[in-house]
Amino acid sequence: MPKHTLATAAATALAAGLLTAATGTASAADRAAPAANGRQGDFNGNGYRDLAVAAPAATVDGKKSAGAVTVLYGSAHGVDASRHTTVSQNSPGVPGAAEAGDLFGGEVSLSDLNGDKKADLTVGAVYEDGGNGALTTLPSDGTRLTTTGSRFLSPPAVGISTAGAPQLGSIMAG
Ligand SMILES: [Ca+2]
Ligand SMILES: [Ca+2]
Ligand SMILES: [Ca+2]
Repeated sequence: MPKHTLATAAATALAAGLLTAATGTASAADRAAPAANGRQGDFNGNGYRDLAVAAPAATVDGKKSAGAVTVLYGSAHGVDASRHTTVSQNSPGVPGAAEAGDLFGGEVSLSDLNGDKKADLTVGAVYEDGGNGALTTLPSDGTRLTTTGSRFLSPPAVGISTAGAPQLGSIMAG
């Protein structure tokens, strides 16, 4: 068998393997196990984990790189793209204002901050106020994102100097 044929055969076999693997992954997603408890990224408390995805360079009301964040909801069939909630700093009730270069969504986290077994959304606006950065927390009311009880934290609010550009919210864990 010529070398190139061997290579083609190997590539075909590899592609078949990848396809099989991809199919297996999709099937697993379809059978997505409900979260063991509501705290592990389950925003609306229906037992399926949800996703927070960010577009920190999104233009918002003409402000370049102001940023936006979308919550996508999980279901028995994986992510339900027809249901989502998108917020920016210009969304009604969200603290602050969308400004060019904020990078709202430079980092995001879904974790239960108030112990009600519904995940809450925390968003870093990495270049808020010229690189100071800021954190915004938005709770879940059980079924959707709400601004009631939201918080806006700048570096001084958590004991961090604004000397230089601390970029609060650029990395999160939890
Ligand atoms: Ca959910
Ligand atoms: Ca801002
Ligand atoms: Ca919560």
